[in-house]
Amino acid sequence: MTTPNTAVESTLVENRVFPPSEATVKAARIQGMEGYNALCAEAEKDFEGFWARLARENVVWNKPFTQTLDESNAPFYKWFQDGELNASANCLDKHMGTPNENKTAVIFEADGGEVTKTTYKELLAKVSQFANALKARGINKGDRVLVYMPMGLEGVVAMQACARIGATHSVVFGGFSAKALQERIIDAGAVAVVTANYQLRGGKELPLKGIVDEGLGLGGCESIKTVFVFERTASKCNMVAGRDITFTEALAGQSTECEPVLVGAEHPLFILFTSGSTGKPKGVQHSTGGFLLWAKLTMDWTFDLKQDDVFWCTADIGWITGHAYVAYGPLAAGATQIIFEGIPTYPNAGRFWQMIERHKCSIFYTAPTAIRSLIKSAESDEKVHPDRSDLSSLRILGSVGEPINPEAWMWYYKNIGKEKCPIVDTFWQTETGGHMITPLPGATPLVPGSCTLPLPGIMAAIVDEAGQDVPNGSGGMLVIKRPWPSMIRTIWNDPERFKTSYFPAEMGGTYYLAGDGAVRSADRGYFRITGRIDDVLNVSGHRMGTMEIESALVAKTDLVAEAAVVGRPDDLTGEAICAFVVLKRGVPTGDEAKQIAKELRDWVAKEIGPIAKPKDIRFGENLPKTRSGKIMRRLLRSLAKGETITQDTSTLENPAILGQLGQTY
Ligand code: 6R9
Repeated sequence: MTTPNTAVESTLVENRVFPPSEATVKAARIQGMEGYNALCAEAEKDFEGFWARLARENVVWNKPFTQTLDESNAPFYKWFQDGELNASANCLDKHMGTPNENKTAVIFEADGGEVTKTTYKELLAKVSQFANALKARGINKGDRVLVYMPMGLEGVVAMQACARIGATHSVVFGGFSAKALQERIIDAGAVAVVTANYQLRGGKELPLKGIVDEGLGLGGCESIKTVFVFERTASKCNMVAGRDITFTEALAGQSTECEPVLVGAEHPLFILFTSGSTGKPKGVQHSTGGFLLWAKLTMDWTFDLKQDDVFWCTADIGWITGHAYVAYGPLAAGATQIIFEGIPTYPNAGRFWQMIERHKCSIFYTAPTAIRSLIKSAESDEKVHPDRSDLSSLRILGSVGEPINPEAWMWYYKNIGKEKCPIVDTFWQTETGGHMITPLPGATPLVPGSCTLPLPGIMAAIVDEAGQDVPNGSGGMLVIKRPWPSMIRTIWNDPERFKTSYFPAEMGGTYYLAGDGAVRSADRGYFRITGRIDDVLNVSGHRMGTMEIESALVAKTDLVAEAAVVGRPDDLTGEAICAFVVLKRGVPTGDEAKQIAKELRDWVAKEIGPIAKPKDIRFGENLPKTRSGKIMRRLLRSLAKGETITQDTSTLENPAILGQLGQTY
């Protein structure tokens, strides 16, 4: 672990405060800091009673639970264990016979602009029909299904259909490579893949099924018996007889009714792979009861969802944000939500603002990296400026994925929210299952760049290496001291890694270690996240392990002898990937170096996915190492930032190579 860095220095002196208007407070579910404090006090006083009450109020249980929390095998906590439910029934069936039955559940806007609306009743029919198609291929409760889909209704249908029959889904983002897909299929032991022939992004047709074929062809995927192929476009793709089946064929003749399969609260709803500090991604396993409670509850708490809201979370279903706030939360809360296909800059960089106007979006939830890039576009091209669109339907804005710098926050607040929409800067992780630290729109005075205060019942704190609280104003490590319902249950196939990565023994073995540095403000006790303290980078809100990228680089055995990857601050993407590479054939220069750098980037895109391509590549005949052979990453980080090296380099085995590593390709 390294000492927490302060990626957003300027928030250190942030003293602008934006309290919610009186009208916002009055209309809100949690009213003012009194409302927030009352909930926190309830959780403090009777922790289990608090969660039991919320679980009963927010989740439909087919068999009620009698025990709220089981800590006997900590940190393998169990919540609502003897309760039974079905996640899909909680998102769909529960609206039947209510005014929501014929309400629009999903407004889908395709890459080319076509709009399709689906009601709750229609969605239930689609999910049930696909659930029957899964069953017809022998897929049952407990089986794992890998979902590799473009953004759209069908991806959500696939996830909900798995939940309906008690199968555990594992969604892999459509930008990951064949190799990444293969590794995840093997680790999850998946029996089927749900994919599409192609995906559409910015007017381009990109293969998905082709990548699945390639991944399966890499070997070790014999567990896969079926590949379902959604025909997103009219183009043909390769189909393997006996294994592959189109959606049209699979759905033909299947009933639109399917009885939901009841599962225990702890039944794994999904596995989602994320990057950690080793080369191997972690299969984060989530439960059914706790995750669902959280998805529904945070829709109400954080977004203060009202029945006439039009909610839009721009995240892809391949990330945790798309799980909690596209595939489950909005449906469990009975919201109308927007799902968009494609990219924010096609057909032009005003698409988000135009879509808000077109669909009368009232709650808009996106990532700082999107905001920063759209600011740039708006400032350079008046035609895509948000002022060109009517944004008056908006009432709440949200941010997720990385720290939002105060400049971007102010632009979002002024230009999108017109200084009347609260911004909920939601801090959370794949492992937490949903929001952890965030303002509440009708309660919390906002401070740009701060995710403010933990949700009621979330015992967040900042501690030192021994788990001791540090005073406000001092930096330390973010921990959560008590379990919460939507927390990660284990790492799939690796319970030991779950224990050691998240519940360090030095801290007593029961504190959840988030892996982020943080500091609380001296005046309000507000949290500000300062960035990861492990070898995990955050590039445009995407988590990437430095070791993962290093492993990919050295896997290019004909060329690469050694590689070290670090992050450096980047105005647009938050952090950028910088790779230091030692080639087997000596240090290249000029055009040749450029050519090799390109080759390495393409290689990494193939090994992991385009999001893992290093932005900077630097070559040296060696890496800076101590005499004991340890790579001096701190030094590499300084080099990557372009800092002059003032550190003591006398312990370096080979100080001369610092000069070589200055040139970026
Ligand atoms: C939801 C999600 C988790 C990491 C996390 C932290 C960073 C997320 C943030 C934030 C500052 C916020 N992060 N939200 N940092 N402010 N509001 O992004 O999950 O992909 O697992 O990433 O993202 O570093 O540890 P995930």
